[in-house]
Amino acid sequence: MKKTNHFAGIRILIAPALLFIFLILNGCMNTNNPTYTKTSTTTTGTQGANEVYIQGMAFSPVTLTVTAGTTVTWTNKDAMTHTVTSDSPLFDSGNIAVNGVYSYTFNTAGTFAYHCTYHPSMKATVIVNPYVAPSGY
Ligand SMILES: [Cu+2]
Repeated sequence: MKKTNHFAGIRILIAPALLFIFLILNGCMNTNNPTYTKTSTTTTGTQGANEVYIQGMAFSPVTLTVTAGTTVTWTNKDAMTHTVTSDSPLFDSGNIAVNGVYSYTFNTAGTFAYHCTYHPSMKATVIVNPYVAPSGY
């Protein structure tokens, strides 16, 4: 009776130890295997023409020029919350969370300065040119 219990106790210790060794060896073999592909959770999409990245406590591009009627999209690539808030009371995104997106359609020509309410150093501008119909219309 006592001998059986002792044997069971050793098995309980050995099983996780073997599993641990197996996982370490398996991990080493995977990194050396040329067919092993590391998957990434980072989005790899390219920045759109009318897209502003919020990255490194800055808007990029700092100045974006579009034609009236264009929808501009801001994407928060930072690890903290930001806002896209116009200096005039035209638009205000409210909080844009990490990986969050905000869009605004500029229907009127003009120069629109905006900032982040949390970080006063974050300033940028959208320049909206009037829409000109192509000749022939
Ligand atoms: Cu900010």
